[in-house]
Amino acid sequence: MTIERARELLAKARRVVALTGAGMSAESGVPTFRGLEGLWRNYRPEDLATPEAFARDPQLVWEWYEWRRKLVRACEPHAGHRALAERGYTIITQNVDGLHQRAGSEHVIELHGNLFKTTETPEGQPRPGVVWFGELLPPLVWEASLEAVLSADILLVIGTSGVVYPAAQLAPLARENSALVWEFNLENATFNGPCGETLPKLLQ
Ligand code: BJW
Repeated sequence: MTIERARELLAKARRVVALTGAGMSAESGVPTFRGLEGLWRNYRPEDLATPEAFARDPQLVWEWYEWRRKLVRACEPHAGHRALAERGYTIITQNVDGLHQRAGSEHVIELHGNLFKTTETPEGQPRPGVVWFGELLPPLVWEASLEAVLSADILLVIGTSGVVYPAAQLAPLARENSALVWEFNLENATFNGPCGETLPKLLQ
């Protein structure tokens, strides 16, 4: 796909939606989940982002979230976040860092919650306001993301490994619905390279 052809198609599209993952925030300095830099004190995120880990050692899990909140507070959205915000696209994000909102995006569907929110366990114990492995996504959030994907002519899939369900169902669903699906990733994508460079190049 050439940039010129992609721009033509974007100009004709009625609705463009972006689905983002951890690679979207990588150039802002937020570690991805499945990269080596995702490790914290030798724990893999998969071992900490679960209800079982929290039940076993809430203090450890809270420390990890505190560390991440601090890290994210020191990060800024990059040119890719800003390019999406300037276009006013609806964003469905797997990220919990709030960087799309800080870049000015107004329609952001947070599939996996938010690092800066707290909810309660069924027992009334405070816990991070995010969706862990084995937990259901909030039904209204999932419905909103289905509605957005099914109304899109073009779905931009940015910086995600696409291995975590149900988010991983969204791109195939868009394809079945005859939308164009363009991937932005470091390699093997429609647009190869860091999205902080490829998105502004395409959208500005
Ligand atoms: C760049 C870049 C740059 C780098 N520019 N690109 C077997 C089959 C199917 C499903 C399951 C299964 N076993 C279990 C499940 C269910 C499970 C699941 O999908 N597991 C898979 C791992 C197999 N899913 C769930 O449990 C979900 N709930 C659910 O399904 O409920 C029903 C159910 C109930 C009970 C039992 C079974 C099912 C909930 C999933 C919640 C995920 N939560 C997390 C943590 C959130 C909180 C927190 O942050 O602490 O969400 S896990 C983590 O992964 C986080 C992310 O949002 C998510 C996705 O990761 P993402 O964003 O794709 O990041 P990476 O790191 O994987 O990829 C980064 C990409 O960017 C890479 O491709 C890089 O190349 C690229 N990149 N720099 C562009 N500059």
